[in-house]
Amino acid sequence: MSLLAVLCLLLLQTGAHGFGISLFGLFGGDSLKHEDITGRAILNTTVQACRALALAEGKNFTFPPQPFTAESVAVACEASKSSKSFRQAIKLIQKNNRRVDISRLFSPRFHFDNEEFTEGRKLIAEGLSAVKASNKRNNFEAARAKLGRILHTLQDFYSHSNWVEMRNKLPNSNLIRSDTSIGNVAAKSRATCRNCDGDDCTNNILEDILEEKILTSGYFSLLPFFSTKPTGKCSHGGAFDQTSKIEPKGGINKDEFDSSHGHLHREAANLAIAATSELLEDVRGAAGDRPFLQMMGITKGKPLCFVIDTTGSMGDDIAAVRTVTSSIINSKVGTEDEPSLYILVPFNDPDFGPLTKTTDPNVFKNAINSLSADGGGDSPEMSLSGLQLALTGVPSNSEIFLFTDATAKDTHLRSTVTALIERTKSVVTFMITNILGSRRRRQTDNGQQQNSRMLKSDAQLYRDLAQASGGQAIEVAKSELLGATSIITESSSSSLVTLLQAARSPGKAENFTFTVDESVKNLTIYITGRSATFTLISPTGVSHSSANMTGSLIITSKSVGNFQTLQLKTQVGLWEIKMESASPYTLKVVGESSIDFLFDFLEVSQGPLGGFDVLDNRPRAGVNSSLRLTLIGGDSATVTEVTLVESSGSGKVNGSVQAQDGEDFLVQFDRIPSVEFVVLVKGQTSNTSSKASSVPFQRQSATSIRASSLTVTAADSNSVLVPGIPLSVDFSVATSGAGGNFIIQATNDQGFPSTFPSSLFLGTGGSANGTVNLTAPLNTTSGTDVTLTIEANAPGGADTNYVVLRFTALSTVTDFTRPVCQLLSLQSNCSENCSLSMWSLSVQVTDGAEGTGVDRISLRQGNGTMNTSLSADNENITLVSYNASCCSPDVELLVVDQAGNVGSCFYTVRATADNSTQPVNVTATTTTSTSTNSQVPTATPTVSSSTKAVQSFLLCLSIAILGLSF
Ligand SMILES: *[C@@H]1O[C@H](CO)[C@@H](O)[C@H](O)[C@H]1NC(C)=O
Ligand SMILES: *[C@@H]1O[C@H](CO)[C@@H](O)[C@H](O)[C@H]1NC(C)=O
Ligand SMILES: *[C@@H]1O[C@H](CO)[C@@H](O)[C@H](O)[C@H]1NC(C)=O
Ligand SMILES: [Ca+2]
Ligand SMILES: [Ca+2]
Ligand SMILES: [Ca+2]
Repeated sequence: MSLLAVLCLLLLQTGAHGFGISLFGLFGGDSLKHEDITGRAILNTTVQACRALALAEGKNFTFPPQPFTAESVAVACEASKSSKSFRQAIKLIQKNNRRVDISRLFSPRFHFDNEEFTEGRKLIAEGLSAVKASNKRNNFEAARAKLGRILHTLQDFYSHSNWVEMRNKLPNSNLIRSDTSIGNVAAKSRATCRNCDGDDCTNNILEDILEEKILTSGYFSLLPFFSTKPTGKCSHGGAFDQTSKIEPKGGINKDEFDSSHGHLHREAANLAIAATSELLEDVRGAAGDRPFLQMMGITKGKPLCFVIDTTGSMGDDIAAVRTVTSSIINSKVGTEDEPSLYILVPFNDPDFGPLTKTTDPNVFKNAINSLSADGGGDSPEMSLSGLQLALTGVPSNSEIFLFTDATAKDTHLRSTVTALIERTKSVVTFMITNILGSRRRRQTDNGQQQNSRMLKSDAQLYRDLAQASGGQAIEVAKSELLGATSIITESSSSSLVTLLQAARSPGKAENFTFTVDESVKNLTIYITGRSATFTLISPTGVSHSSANMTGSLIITSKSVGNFQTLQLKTQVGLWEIKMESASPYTLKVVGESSIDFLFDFLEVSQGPLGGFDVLDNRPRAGVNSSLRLTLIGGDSATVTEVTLVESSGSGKVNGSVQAQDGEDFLVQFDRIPSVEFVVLVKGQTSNTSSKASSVPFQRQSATSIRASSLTVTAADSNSVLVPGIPLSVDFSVATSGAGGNFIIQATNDQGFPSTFPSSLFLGTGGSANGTVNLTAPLNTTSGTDVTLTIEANAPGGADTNYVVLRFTALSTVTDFTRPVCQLLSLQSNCSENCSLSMWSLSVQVTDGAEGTGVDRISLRQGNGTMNTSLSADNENITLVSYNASCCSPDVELLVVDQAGNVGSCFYTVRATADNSTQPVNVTATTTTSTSTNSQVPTATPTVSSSTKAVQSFLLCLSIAILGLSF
């Protein structure tokens, strides 16, 4: 074994740079990982937000049992159907947290190493501003990503500094502020440590440092001879930190139980959880409870997203959209399936957009009502531009409906749109009118009469995109459109799952089977195709032919245009559908169920002992691969079989399934299919109450996946785009196949100016680097989400891969101070029987002369009535009046400015022990007060680290690159 390999093994065993990180790694024992810390704090804060919301609505709130789980919290929040999106949000935050160790391992400030306190705090403050700005514009995905990153740095403070050794029992709240001091940081010249006593490092921090409460953190370096550790400073510690071998020897990190200060690991981790909760509370305060829960994926229903052609011939279609929108809003608002977010993107020619994204059904209705059909010139329209904008604006796993009667003019966006569909796992259904519809003629701009009727073959691009996404291309006459829109209402159930989906082009006779388990309700089959006939056979052997769609199993059967819908009585067991069609068709079987799954392909580290990172683009073709599968809603369920099934053929690859902690499974495949495929999952619910032979369940991913022999990676950026300042994004393209000239395309959904190389030359099996320069115009609104897609196309165009990057445009934040309250008057005449009397107060709230101004005032405590108004003589002053029963003697106002700084003002008229009727305890504070019930689950630690293998490999690689193979 080479010295390098030995070192790498050592790295693997000695642990991480920060609390451990975990993606099915091998080491770490019972130590708490970044994922555990993040997950617990999210569950805790989410429960608090749901409780506050319930109480504000006059409902009771019951805490879920300890330890909290995503599922139990979703249930307590009365949003049990959102456990999938909640879990997905948590995983995204955890992934971004983990990535800081992967991509920023050598930047001390990201880990509070080397006494870089000012720099670390600045990262947190800037990131926090970006999170708040994103939330304000309903850009929750961007907010989650940024949140994960800053939480990593925040959590490392407790492991790497001497905060715990100074016997602090509470987090350092000043780390999430910018207008205060985080404490006295040791001068560079001041010694902070002595040698450890052999392996015993319990007393290596100098007493005067601890007594005087001087902040220090460990120095860290991989390079023995180029150590940056000043004289007398503490080291991080551990076998691969070379500074810990220089006097003063030893270290102070608390990353794991085995670390230099491992005896304080639990205290450090608990403080990191509390600090994470505190930062999340601040985000919650700035956003408000409901938007905060949206960011966490806790919502009632799922998003409703329409992309609508508004050119001249679309009048009838727009009218149909209005009708279906009203009907969904009227029937779903207030129910479990109330849309969580409404998204509208109109497109025309040459214009498209803007994207409307709102949680208010009336704003959405108004936006739809204000659409009118006009313009468009020639027949093709900017449909893919509109779709691109929608795909970057929707949360993952959303369903998008696109209405048009024309072909796409912007077909160059085909691969970008495909990349975004894959990346966001969005389902796109096209509602295409005019194929068999009226031969309506209309004027083009140059006055020529033109037949705008779309040919059948013209719709192929839409059919391909629909199929890749798991949606349908529904082709109907304009007069029939309303009849086809029932699919939109049916799809709006947030517990919709796919049991089976297949497409055949050209059509051929084929027999399909699917299993319906006990949890499935509202079983529905969708078929598109002009001449598809079929026979359906139920588990009990009852058979129905498409020629006669009546009978005991059929609830409704409908056929409009190329689209058939069958709603079936749910019968548990194995169904069969025998399809016959000479022309192309698609078949999709869906139902409602709480059992579903999430999956991500994993990137296998090339390091000595393996390890994974989540892959954000197409998996490698022709090699083995793994995926992480998370089972949703199956408390007592297990996965038995995971198969990659070709979308348009019968080829399949079986994976080997290994259960991991919690609901996660690691699935390994010998190879990835070379054509489009879907993930098919089978499993068993071990429902103890029912018969022993419970029926297995089957679920399938909607979105198709493709492998690629290309990899496209982009350098880590801090994901913030400052308007007016160009951002350089370095990327690299590698191929495991033939070389040649690779076409590069970089597009962003905002149409911001960018430059990039139009092609890169790669040798066979080679790689090349390029740079995209992206500039947000000076007038870009802060919080705008920009999605950049960089694609590489292999010569011949058959193979493509991409990387999708999200940026938040953020104007430089100058307001870091919180609004303040000033009590103007307080009147109370509270008597012994509190229900007979009232109290009231009036307060003025200001944000200072330099501030951005008061944005929002809300009640965090107190169930009285609050009114706010702007002062007549000074619009920078907001007046608050509050009246409450004496039975509700406390009030806490949350006061938030435009930059998202959250202040809190607390007042009380609690009677003293002698039942004085006077207000005896009037206090006002501007600290963020916290709710009382602060339970945190004592979850069992996960099986442990780590993408440490990834880190270690990076470490090894860097050492190798530096030519220092010891
Ligand atoms: C809350 O719970 C209490 C006691 O369990 C019950 O009496 C009351 O009706 C409940 N209130 C609401 C709004 O459900
Ligand atoms: C849980 O959250 C609350 C507020 O949301 C906070 O006060 C409390 O400290 C948290 N508990 C822990 C252990 O972090
Ligand atoms: C489908 O099943 C029937 C028997 O029920 C069989 O005759 C037919 O050949 C099968 N079709 C295909 C394509 O396998
Ligand atoms: Ca048109
Ligand atoms: Ca046109
Ligand atoms: Ca301010």
